[in-house]
Amino acid sequence: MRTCSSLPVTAVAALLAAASFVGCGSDDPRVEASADAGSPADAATFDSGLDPEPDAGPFDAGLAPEPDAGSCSVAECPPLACRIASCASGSCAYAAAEDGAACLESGEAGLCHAGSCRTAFRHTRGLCVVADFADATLEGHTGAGLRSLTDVRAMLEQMERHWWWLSLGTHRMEWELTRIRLDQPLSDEAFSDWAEYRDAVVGKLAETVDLGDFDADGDGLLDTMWVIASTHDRAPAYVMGGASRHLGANLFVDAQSSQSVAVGAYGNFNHEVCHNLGLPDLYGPFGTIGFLSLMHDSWALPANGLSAFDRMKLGWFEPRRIDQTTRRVELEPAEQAFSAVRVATARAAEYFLIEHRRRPEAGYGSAPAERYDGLAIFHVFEPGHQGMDPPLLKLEPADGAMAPDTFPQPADFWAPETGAGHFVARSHLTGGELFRIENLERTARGLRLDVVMLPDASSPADNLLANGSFEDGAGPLPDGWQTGAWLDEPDTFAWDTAIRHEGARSARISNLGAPNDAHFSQQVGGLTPGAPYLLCGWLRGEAIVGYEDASAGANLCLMGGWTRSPGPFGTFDWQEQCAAFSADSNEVTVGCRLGFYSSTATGTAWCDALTLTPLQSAF
Ligand SMILES: [Ca+2]
Ligand SMILES: [Ca+2]
Ligand SMILES: [Ca+2]
Repeated sequence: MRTCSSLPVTAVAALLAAASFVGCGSDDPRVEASADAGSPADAATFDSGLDPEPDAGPFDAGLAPEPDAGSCSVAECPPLACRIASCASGSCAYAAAEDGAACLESGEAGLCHAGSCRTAFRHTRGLCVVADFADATLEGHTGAGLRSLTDVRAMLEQMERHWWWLSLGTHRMEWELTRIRLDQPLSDEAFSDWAEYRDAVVGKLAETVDLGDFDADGDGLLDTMWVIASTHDRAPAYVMGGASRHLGANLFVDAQSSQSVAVGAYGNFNHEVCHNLGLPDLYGPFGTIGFLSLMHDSWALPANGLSAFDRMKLGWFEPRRIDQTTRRVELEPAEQAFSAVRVATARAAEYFLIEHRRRPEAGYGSAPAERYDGLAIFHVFEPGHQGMDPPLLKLEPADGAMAPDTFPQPADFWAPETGAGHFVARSHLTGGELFRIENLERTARGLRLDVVMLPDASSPADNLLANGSFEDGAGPLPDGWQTGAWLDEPDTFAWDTAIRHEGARSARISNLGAPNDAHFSQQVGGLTPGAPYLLCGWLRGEAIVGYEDASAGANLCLMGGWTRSPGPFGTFDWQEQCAAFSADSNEVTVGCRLGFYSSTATGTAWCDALTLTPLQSAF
């Protein structure tokens, strides 16, 4: 162990003032190598996760010392996990070690977070694959971008550190690096399209690597793979970016000289990792989340964080659920703690997530010019997406103004000082008032508020469907519904009296022969073109199995398009599913369906209590 006492006083003071780590006390060569890198972006990331608040911990006291280099030796300071010792005024002082640095706690190996050693965390192994061509290797490239395995490892390390911070030290993403050589020489025509390229990479990789070693969540799919294509300065069409699933692997692809590689936008790569783990994009024509999520703004350096919505969907935490008036709810800044509430509404499809967001002064999340510090109120509409109104996620602005496809402004955060008044939540489904926020005030830990539920006085919107509960009819099948299937098989459709969610009957689809795509459908008129609508219904499933890479089991859909509800497989009890859409014309044909286009399934599905209702604009 080196001591600090030989360092120039000014150097020690500067390092302490930056609350950064000092090389002494760390025997991790990785830490020292990184410290020497010294680019502005690198320096900033080292500060990430370090609590700038004075109440961060007992060891931060006395960190504004007049270092006295001569009177104490760091070697004499008791070693503390994830704390860097230095000498100040003749006694030992400690600063938080770098986030993600290796540590030991009671003999157990861990990683540092916010100055303490974490030994219990989720662990996912990502697989990075350098994909050379028959006649072109990564090292053969001389321009900007990744030109060696050392370059790649450095990028992976940045991604690992960022991920550790994103997860507040609860999820370690550890990247392993391998390489393959494709049979094809490098050319713009080596593969006919991106899918053929990705299939070839995964296929070649599977010859030497057990993809099952990279399935931490046990769903049978490789969790995340980053393919770096050794395309030198070329950008063949088949090496397009973005996340997808091929041959049982979730992956994303970059050319070795792509723009995000060239500028070192590691946030972009972790954005794609988030896709591999199931998160949707939050940018789009109706996006409003901006720098509050890496899923909207992934280019910033240092990289941004994630919203409560993302963190919840990744399974990192479960926000406290509020479904009745609750007072004195305290929220810590989400940059430091998993702290958010989920305010429920009468419908599972619609809820609110409220968190306290405060722009860090340095490091990850500090890139936005806007200094914000207040409540971020996210209006979640599960069937939506950022390309429609109402969107999946909308920031409800404190100043009342938030245009689609814009970033938040400081005045969009709810704070006691802004005098913006009470927040009143309104439903996208009914337009009715749902809850109010009162008595917002600052506390030592963050923000405190009351959530006051309001009686929804609005009446439910009229159901545009006829016989949506499948109760009426005189023949063998319910009135108002047509049936159709990819394969004509006997006994596919039935009107069930034994199993139903509401009333006395439901509609049943049985694909008991060959895998099939079968549906009950109804054509509906009188829609307003361009206006948003919500199709919901209750579905039940028994032994639903998709054929090969089927995308959907039991679902609600618009016939003739790609809009559908999630469409789960397996066996499940009655569950509400919804699909939202903007009407293309004044007519639409909706379906309750087992299977989908290019996606067949076997098993049985029941449909009941279908509704089609207009939605409110979110803006
Ligand atoms: Ca998996
Ligand atoms: Ca605004
Ligand atoms: Ca019914």
